[in-house]
Amino acid sequence: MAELLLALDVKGREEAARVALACEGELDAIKIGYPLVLSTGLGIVKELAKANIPIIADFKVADIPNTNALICEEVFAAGCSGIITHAFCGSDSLLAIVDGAHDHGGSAFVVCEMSHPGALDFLSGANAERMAKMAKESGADGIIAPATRPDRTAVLRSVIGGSMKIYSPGVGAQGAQPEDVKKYVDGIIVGRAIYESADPGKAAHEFRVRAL
Ligand code: 3DU
Repeated sequence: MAELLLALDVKGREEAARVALACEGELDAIKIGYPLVLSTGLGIVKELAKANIPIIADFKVADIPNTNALICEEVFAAGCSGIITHAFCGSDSLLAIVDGAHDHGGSAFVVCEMSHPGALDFLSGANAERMAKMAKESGADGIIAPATRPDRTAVLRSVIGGSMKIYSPGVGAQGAQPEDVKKYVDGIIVGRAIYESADPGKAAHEFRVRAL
């Protein structure tokens, strides 16, 4: 059984509120990222918090430890409960995010293998497994692994074990189905297939049921 996380990559407060309201009761968390935050400001987090579910900041952070710590301060002061980071900057950068999240009572999730075809250039295979190991050693709460390559997500699950979460993007618009991956993961991440749907609430409901 997997949770449903909405990737709310819409632009503007009104559109964000429309989709979030339509999906009320169907979601376990909302993932926000650059499209929404750059178009509205980080204040959008307080507005989405009315939905009473975790808001996860997908900023795929990739910087030096000090900058990463400063980013964490802003993200958690805004009301987010989780942050998504890259791991390829090294263990000290990763630890700054994990410690930054935990210091603020939040969670940190580490991108290990991405879902798009270009991930095969760098963010896959042995590199992904190394980053999953690094994520585990850092004390991170979970990793991000692709629904589009369920066999790879299964491998990454075996690297991290059962105590960390896996959230998995790629369901819907990128071609994966909830059934492909739900047995390996704790949550599926769905964006366009919900927020571009004529009826986002119905679409979210269907994904939620299929992820069970
Ligand atoms: O393809 P969708 O519209 O369902 O959106 C997927 C979301 O997940 C989107 O926010 C994207 O930035 C994020 N994501 C991936 O798609 C793939 C990854 O490996 C990591 C994050």
